[in-house]
Amino acid sequence: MKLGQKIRWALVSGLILSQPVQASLLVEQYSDYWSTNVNDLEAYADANIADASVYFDVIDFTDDPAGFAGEIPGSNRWPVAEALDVNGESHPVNDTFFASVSGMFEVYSDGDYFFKTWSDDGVFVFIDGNLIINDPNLHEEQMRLGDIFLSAGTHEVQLYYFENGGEASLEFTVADASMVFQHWGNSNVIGLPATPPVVNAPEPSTLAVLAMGLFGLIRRAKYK
Ligand SMILES: [Ca+2]
Ligand SMILES: [Ca+2]
Ligand SMILES: [Ca+2]
Repeated sequence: MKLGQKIRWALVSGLILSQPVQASLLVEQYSDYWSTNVNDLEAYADANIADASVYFDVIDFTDDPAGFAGEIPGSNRWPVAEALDVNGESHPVNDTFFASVSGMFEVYSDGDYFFKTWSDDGVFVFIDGNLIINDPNLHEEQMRLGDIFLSAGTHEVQLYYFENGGEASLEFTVADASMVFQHWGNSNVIGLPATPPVVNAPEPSTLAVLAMGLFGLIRRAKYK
């Protein structure tokens, strides 16, 4: 490698390393498959291309905006329904599917951190590979709470959610020891002084339906 290239590489690497952690979580929605077995969901996600892949600051989705409360007012359509501009809790794309929500986040200080889901149907949450919410059941909207001690620094979150009929809802928030739960967009760096509470779930900040996901949707739209 020439010196110029080395310098450029060092600069690029430095930029990457000094970037703040991403402010959004990747939501990947897989149509026509669900399971109460988290290993099956993980295997399916590994072997298949998501029908929609979108980054969201706010994890707050429902196919029944009139019926789903969650804890923080407001909600978004699920990404596939949003992309196809369809509504209704029994629309086929809203009725049999699962979603993966994943990303990195940073905590400012050592301590216990809390993760809350409101969901219909079940949900699994891993922090740094540790299963802290384990809800493998079909049910109406219910709350689940998990917590874990985290040292200051960057950590990994992975959530799997599944829907098999009726309402499909998921609200996923995070808190430090204050137990003031916030959307991820306010709290990818958590443990900092409280930011103003969010009263409405905004539209997704980046409607980045990835090329392959979009291809899948076009194919669906054509053949279903
Ligand atoms: Ca909500
Ligand atoms: Ca549904
Ligand atoms: Ca359901």
